[in-house]
Amino acid sequence: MTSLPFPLTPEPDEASREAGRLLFAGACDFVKGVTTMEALPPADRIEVCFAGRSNVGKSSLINALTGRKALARASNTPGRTQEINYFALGPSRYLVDLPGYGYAEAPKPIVERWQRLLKGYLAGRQTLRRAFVLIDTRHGIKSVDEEILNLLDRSAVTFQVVMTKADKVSQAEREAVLGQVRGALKKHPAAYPELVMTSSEKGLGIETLRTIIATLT
Ligand SMILES: Nc1nc2c(ncn2[C@@H]2O[C@H](COP(=O)(O)OP(=O)(O)OP(=O)(O)O)[C@@H](O)[C@H]2O)c(=O)[nH]1
Ligand SMILES: [Mg+2]
Repeated sequence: MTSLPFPLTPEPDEASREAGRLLFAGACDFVKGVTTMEALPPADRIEVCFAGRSNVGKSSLINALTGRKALARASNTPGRTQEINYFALGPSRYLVDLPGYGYAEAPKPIVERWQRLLKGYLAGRQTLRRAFVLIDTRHGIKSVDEEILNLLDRSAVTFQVVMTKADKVSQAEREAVLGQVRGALKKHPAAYPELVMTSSEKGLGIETLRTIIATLT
């Protein structure tokens, strides 16, 4: 079998799946919403963040992972998450929901303030173990995504692409967009060499992502 570059993460084995299940069956509580770097909680545990264009499905994915429908706000209005939102997952992990990028409709000074915060966070958080960069399965990687991927390369933050809203496209479209994504990722040294295909709506890829988060060290 030829192995494609950037294959999908294989289905987890039983033991890893159990680790993911256990972690996410435990407590997950909102800690705080942050609007300045100074207000970040103490860097005392591993964290993973969810980055992506406005409306790509970051908050919905956190809700699906934690099995709580409205833990992270999800809405139809792009640009809804305007702060860096911290959730404590058990005693040893933070899940971090980020404001979306690439949203042009909000007032310019406000957008610029979020973007500065987002970039400061992505480039400067020592305990950030992995950035999940969400890409809409209908659209693939766009130039606004490239900006963030370049920043992650420069900051040496490992990022893993998570395809979202897979339920909205056919299998053939999924494959075509995956091809585009794989091509784009070749240029990014900080890219983790596996992708995850998800649908928060249908639960696709959620166990896999739970396992990934649970087994990070
Ligand atoms: N069909 C489908 N819709 C989804 C999925 N994930 C998210 N959505 C919808 O996409 C819209 C945006 O979702 P959010 O989770 O709020 O997106 P976000 O990335 O947090 O957006 P911002 O906070 O504005 O950056 C909502 O209407 C969700 O219901 C999915 O897997 N399938
Ligand atoms: Mg959001």
